[in-house]
Amino acid sequence: MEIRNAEFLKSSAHPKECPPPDFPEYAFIGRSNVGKSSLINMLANRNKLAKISGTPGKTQLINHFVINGVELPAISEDAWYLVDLPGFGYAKVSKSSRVKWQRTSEQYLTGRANLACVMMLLDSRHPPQKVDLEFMAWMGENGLPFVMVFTKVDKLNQSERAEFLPRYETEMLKRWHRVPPVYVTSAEKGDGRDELLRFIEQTNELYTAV
Ligand SMILES: Nc1nc2c(ncn2[C@@H]2O[C@H](COP(=O)(O)OP(=O)(O)OP(=O)(O)O)[C@@H](O)[C@H]2O)c(=O)[nH]1
Ligand SMILES: [Mg+2]
Repeated sequence: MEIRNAEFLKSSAHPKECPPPDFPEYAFIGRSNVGKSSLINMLANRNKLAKISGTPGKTQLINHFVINGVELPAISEDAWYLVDLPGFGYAKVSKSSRVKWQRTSEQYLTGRANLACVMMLLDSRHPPQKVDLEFMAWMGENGLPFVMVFTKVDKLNQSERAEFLPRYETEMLKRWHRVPPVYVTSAEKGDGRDELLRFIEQTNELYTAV
């Protein structure tokens, strides 16, 4: 898929404030520093679309971007929403604000009618983390479709690159009958861009078919 344009639309503090659910939507989620904003910028081919923030967890907002949305004079038919969600598991954020954010994001994820897929970002350098496994289990229990998107593979050497996926799959198969679709990416080098955009394009087609 070609990205013709990508625009920031709005930040919402509450799911009720989100834009009308008119287009298929992809929510990017993962722990702080996993590389959400960098991946969004890499996919959109725009350096500064999503802010690479210096203070993790500070702004707890649901950030909507429209991809391929503006086709003057009309709204294009293959528009989709991309959502940058602040991560979970911030060490430096107070417990009350963490709980509040968790409630907001859970309400958003379970209530958003046009949510086509959650992009679950995982740092390929780290072994499976409890908080990530629990979050994926929660999505499974709630019937939320998600894919696993591994980030920062440019930081791995050859043997690490060969080992991280089987390690993850072994862990996932303790809880799941099968492993969800996997994408391996580097925002730095562009790895995985074509594959992820193809997945989104195909999912968009299914979405408009129903
Ligand atoms: N080498 C390398 N560095 C990356 C990659 N993706 C992100 N980074 C770096 O990792 C750091 C965090 O990236 P962000 O994109 O801000 O991460 P985030 O998940 O949006 O973080 P929060 O918004 O704080 O939750 C930055 O210093 C990025 O430059 C990658 O693919 N390769
Ligand atoms: Mg970010």
